[in-house]
Amino acid sequence: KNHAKVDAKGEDEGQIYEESILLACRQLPKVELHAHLNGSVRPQTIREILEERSAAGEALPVTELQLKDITACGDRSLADCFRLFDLIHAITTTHAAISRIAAEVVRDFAEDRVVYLELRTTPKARPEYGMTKESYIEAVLDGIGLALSQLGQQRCTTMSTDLSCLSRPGVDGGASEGKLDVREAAGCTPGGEGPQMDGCCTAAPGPVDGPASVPSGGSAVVLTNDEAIIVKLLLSIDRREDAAAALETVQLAARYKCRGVVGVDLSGNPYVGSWASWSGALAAARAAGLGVTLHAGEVYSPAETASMLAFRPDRLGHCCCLDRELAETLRSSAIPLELCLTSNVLTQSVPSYPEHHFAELYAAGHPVVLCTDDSGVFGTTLSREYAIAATAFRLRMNALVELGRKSVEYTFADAEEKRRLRSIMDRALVTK
Ligand code: 6MZ
Repeated sequence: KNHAKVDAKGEDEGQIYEESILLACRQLPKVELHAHLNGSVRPQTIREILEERSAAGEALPVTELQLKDITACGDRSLADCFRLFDLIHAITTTHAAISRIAAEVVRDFAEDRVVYLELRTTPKARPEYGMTKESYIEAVLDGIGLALSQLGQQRCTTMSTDLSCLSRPGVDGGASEGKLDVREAAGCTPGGEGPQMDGCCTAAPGPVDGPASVPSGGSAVVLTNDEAIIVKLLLSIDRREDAAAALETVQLAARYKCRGVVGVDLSGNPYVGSWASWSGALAAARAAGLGVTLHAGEVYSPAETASMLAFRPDRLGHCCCLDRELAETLRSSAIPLELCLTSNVLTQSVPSYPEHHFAELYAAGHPVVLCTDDSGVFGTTLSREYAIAATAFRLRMNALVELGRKSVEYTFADAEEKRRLRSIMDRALVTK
């Protein structure tokens, strides 16, 4: 039974939402805070990359059947999802592929009237393709920059050719103390003099209390048009990684703050790894002024979820499988939650749309943000997620605009960017 299908009565049969609702949702300015790069790849791009590799005489890393599976966009268990990501990773191996995917993902979100996008990805080293974690990040940033220039929106200050802030030594040590000096990581002099790039040295080091006080460290672009998309990058720690690899990701995030990296995410197969491996690195990220968001409770894992809640990250993703006590702790924490309806229903983390915990949390006034998770793998868009929410939870258009407006407060954007985003949302509220 395909639980993804829900009609206006909240039943599992028939159309998910009316076309007119989807069209209205496409008109709304929206904020996307939970989108994995390689999960957002267009199925057609996967096919084209494989065709190019085949034309170049390479042996293909996937069979026809596996390709069909990747590009099918249907129900799949979480375990199947992670097998699928491994296949996608085996296909998207080159800098060119990564840049292309990043550019397409930005264009797709912009076309869906997303005005603020936080994209996330795990930096990957692939020596056989001459790829380091740094060059992987550069490829992602190149793709973002390309998309923004293609969208005719780019007046870039921070993606200048002066990369001197990245050429200084990175952060060393600090893992055990959970400390990391972001000024040094950004290549700034100990006295704080002479920022090499706009935004590089403006971030004050030290712990942060919540999203509102997270310094941006510079954005990827300065926009000429009020409605232009703002794109930021989060670096993900994959749960397969050990403490050293997790710390390396945090160090990279700190180094790349000057180019629009605003935070760190913990994601990956929830059946793998243990919290103790990453908590030190995540504390270092917080101390470096990076935003921290964690995938929590995607499967029932009460001890781990309790530790994650006790850590008090800036945001949490999913939180589908909580017992009563954890749900109560989450509520009283008021930690903003990134909720991905289609992803959770298709992977069977929740049984159906009407039963999704969005309904209860929204009704209780808990801060929630609608997100796509993996728009390519699950065949969705943010507008579609809004349309599903409108249908399953009977939300009116102004409630959806309000949802987007509140989402602005949970971003890792800087104060000026938030102000600009609020004014976009306010205009939508008046006119819809
Ligand atoms: C947990 C997920 C995920 O990083 O290669 N990822 N982690 N739960 C999910 N729910 C379905 N969806 C995606 O993008 C793909 C990676 O994102 C994480 C996984 O680690 C996956 O390998 P990047 O760009």
